[in-house]
Amino acid sequence: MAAPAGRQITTGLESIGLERADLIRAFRTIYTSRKIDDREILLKRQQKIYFQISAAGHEAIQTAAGMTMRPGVDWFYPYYRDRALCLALGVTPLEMLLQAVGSAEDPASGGRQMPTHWSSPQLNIVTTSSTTGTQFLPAVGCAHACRYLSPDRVEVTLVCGGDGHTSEGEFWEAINASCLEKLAIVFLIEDNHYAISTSVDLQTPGGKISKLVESFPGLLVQEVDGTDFVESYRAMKKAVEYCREGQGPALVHAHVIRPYSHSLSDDERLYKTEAEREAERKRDPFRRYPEWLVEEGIATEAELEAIRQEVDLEIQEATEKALKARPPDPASAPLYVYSPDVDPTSSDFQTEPQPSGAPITMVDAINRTLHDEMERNERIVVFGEDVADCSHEENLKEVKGKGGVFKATLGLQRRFGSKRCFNSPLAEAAIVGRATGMATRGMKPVVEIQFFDYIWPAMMQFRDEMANIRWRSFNGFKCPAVVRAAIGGYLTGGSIYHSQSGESMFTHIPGIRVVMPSNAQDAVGLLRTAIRCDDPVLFLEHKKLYRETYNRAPYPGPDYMIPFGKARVVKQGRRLTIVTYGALVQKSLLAATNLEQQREDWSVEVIDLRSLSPYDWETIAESVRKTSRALVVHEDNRSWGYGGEIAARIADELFEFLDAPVGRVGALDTYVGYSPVLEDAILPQVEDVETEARRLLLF
Ligand SMILES: Cc1ncc(C[n+]2csc(CCOP(=O)(O)OP(=O)(O)O)c2C)c(N)n1
Ligand SMILES: [Mg+2]
Repeated sequence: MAAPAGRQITTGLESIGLERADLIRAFRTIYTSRKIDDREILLKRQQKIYFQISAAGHEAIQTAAGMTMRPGVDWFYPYYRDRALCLALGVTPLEMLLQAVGSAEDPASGGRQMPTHWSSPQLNIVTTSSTTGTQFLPAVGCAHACRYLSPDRVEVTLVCGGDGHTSEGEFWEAINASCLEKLAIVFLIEDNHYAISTSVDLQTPGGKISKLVESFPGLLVQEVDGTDFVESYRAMKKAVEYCREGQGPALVHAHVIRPYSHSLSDDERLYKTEAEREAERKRDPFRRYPEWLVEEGIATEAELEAIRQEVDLEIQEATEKALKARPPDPASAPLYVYSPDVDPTSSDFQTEPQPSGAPITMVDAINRTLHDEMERNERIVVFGEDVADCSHEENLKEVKGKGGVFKATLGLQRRFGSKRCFNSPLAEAAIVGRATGMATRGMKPVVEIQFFDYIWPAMMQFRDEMANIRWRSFNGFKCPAVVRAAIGGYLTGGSIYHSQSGESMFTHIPGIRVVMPSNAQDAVGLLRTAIRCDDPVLFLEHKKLYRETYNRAPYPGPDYMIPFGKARVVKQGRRLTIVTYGALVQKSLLAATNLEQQREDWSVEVIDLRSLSPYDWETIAESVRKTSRALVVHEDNRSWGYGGEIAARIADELFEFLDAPVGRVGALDTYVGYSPVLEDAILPQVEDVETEARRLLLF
């Protein structure tokens, strides 16, 4: 006989706040989750959907996690297996099936993402990528943002991942940063003992992630049977309370099973023994949990059956609706690569300079702009390696302060405090990933990558998170962070790891704006636009140009902006157009002057692009129509580079105006050498520009 409603349930459950209704609700979620998986598997076999990956075996811990947190208040970074979690938070079966069929009505992505790639701005479920592990660092940024945005109320962030995810460096960077900052974040590791076919003992030394992380200061670590709902609830509740009390981060290591193989494209019988599979089946929460409810007298079999029928009907109706739902309009594909609301190429970002004071260097101009913008917008936070004046603020009474290896951030901590300008651990993925999470929450992080040469650990965050969060969530989320990076060579001795370029790797990524000023005034205008616009921006600062004398300018005022995608014609000319940017602007100017001295009829126009993505095609086209000759000049390697794209477009769209081939000058396809002899030979020099320009002029 089942206990009537209101009867005392198993001892101990009240102490963790579980009532009968909660236990029944958990059953409904677990059952619904599995049945949606089953329905999707059927639909996939009927070729009505295109991919399936299930939550089977993970439902108990996920349901517990969802029930211990507050949708719309707390924040969630789930992974692709978290169906039961998302159901518990309020995502509906219909919404899930709309994504499975790839409909335009899929509220998570408008038909852009695979099924189970969650996103719900209303519920604070942040858009999910397919990349294992990239969710950890943005989640840390999100947890950190709570400190600024809601200091009086603790919002807990939950981030989930599988056992395989914990092998990635970003997981460790995330745990490290969370412990350093004592953030209110729960890491839920759903350990089904397999990452596709690789077992956890080959993934994690000793096979237990909870054992490995035990020594992180302040991290509450619990290991739990994630197939047992009550035990899972107890552990999750403790973790969430620990975070909410401000004690620090928590990690829950939940042992689960994966009875449906990795995905429908995998067959686990190829690598799991029958004994192993049988042992897993015995622990399946889909069967065990309702059995326990009946055994404990919490529900009758008939009550559970009534719920099953209700859920089956709901899924049936949702399936019918989803199958009739509208497919995406092919013309919608480019929507939301960038902000639909704020256009940084528009005249809103065009202001007149109001110069005052003596000319200042480009690095001082950047520093001053950061000061002014931080004064204006209290949501700006600056972090990165060595950007603060001093690790311990109290020592600033005695010391002058560092403010970055190039001093671009000097004085920001002294003026705005350590909360708004601080040194991060030496971890580039963490710098960009945390900035991404903060920006998603409405902060304006302006972070620094100390040397472009070391940006590569952050590439996955750029490419798989920052750049496409808006597109993949159909404008549900965005991350308008600014990443400043010191780039470029001509340093004499900078060598292979302090002199590289590589901007075309980023201009190739849809969703990121890339700009590169060549002088102090442009640096101010472009940095301000970068900060005030609503897209992620990579702001490239040429190290050699930081302290040149020729590119100084008086500070153009606290509101000076330059729209993106607007080039500057540095020098007018009639016979050849040089399209360039960065350190090659000055070298091209010198080459142009030399050439004009050689022949009276030679007249060279030089265009500084300033903004690399978007770029100013109109100015290039207008100039080439006039001169009939074009040369693209950049510091980066010549092959597969930025110049290739511009040259191809000129050849394609302006062919009938051309009197000569389109030329390109770039670095040799090697690395920058340490010896000045090598550096000179590898990087493009004035003579190289001159030689190629002469070839085109004589053609
Ligand atoms: C960075 C990255 N590498 C590889 C993959 C392909 N892949 C998808 S899931 C997966 C295994 C993940 O295993 P685990 O972390 O244990 O999570 P589970 O799927 O078992 O829940 C792999 C290798 C990926 N999506 N991302
Ligand atoms: Mg796994």
